[in-house]
Amino acid sequence: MENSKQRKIIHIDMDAFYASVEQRDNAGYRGKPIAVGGSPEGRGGVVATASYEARKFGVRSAMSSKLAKQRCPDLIFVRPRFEAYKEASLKIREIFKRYTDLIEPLSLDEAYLDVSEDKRNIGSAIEIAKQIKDAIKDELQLTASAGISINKFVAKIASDLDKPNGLTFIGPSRIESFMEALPVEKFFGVGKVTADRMKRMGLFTGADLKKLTEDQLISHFGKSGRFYYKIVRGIDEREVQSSRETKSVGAEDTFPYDLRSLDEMHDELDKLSTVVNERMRRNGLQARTVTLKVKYHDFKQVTRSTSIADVIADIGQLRSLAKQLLATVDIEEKRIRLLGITLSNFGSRPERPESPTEQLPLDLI
Ligand code: DCP
Ligand code: MG
Repeated sequence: MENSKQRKIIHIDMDAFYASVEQRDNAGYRGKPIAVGGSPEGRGGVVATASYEARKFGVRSAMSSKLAKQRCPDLIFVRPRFEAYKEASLKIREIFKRYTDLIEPLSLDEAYLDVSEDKRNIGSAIEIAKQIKDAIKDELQLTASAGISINKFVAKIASDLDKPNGLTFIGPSRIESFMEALPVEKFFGVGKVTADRMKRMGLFTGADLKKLTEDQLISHFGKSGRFYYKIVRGIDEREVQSSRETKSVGAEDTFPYDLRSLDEMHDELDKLSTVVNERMRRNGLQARTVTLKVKYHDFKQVTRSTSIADVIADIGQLRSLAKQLLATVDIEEKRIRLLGITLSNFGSRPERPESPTEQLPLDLI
């Protein structure tokens, strides 16, 4: 906040996106508990998302169909129609474009907008968010939630506060107290593993994180520590990046101590696969090439890649490809300081000819 020019950032996130499109297009589903994805017989498969009616019963994204059905016996399972979601997504982006060209989509149903300067000279970010929500409602018969603030992080948290159909503004004067009250798992980049570690250290909220110095945060959490230090003070200088073409998606981890055993390395590869897989999903991407990076304790580094004919089907396949690559690297008697996984050579299933598996790439979670 200090010396940077104050920006106006809106984060828009559609409400129960896939399920709302289904309810819009099929009157029989309206007002009913529906789950997109999964299968009613509980034959494996997970729920991609659930209508708000189903959420009242505790049905959630990524939940097994079996558990979803147990929680909500009347649940209607609906086959996903990705083309319909893509179409709605493109229309939403056209609405955004009326106000600004600085748009950064995060997935089909979510985007950041920088409206510091808006094309219609409206000036008020709150008013722009209202108009966008109204246009989405009028033109697409769908609802969105908006978060408005001076940076991406706070805007994103804000859009989630009053779902569905919410509009939440968190102005500069409220940011610090807001961040202090925020549970650690809500902080950007804090996954479940890190959140659990924080809790074991007695860190439950932003206020707890704030008590640590920047050096302490870095020593506990590596590079992310620096980001946490800033974010908990409401400082997030990341720009809204429009039309960024993603060519690869990766994650890597430098370990606080060198890894020596294959088991530890496999555990790490599983974790990295989860992170990469989640990023791919959020961006609606699928890849054919996996690259493994290994850095030894003496900083020597090797990379290994493999490509497959079809896109990687699910996280299980990603994990096993990563382990196969590791098996080609010399790790005997070696100490490993860093592991990384990158996916590239993107392709997309829905654009290929129809086949039954295309309908359900939901295991990619
Ligand atoms: N999605 C998925 N698997 C997940 C999470 C989401 O396939 N584990 C898909 C279905 C969602 C869409 O992505 O409709 C958008 O994800 P959100 O997390 O924004 O969830 P929703 O839009 O469904 O609900 P909310 O109202 O909570 O935003
Ligand atoms: Mg959403």
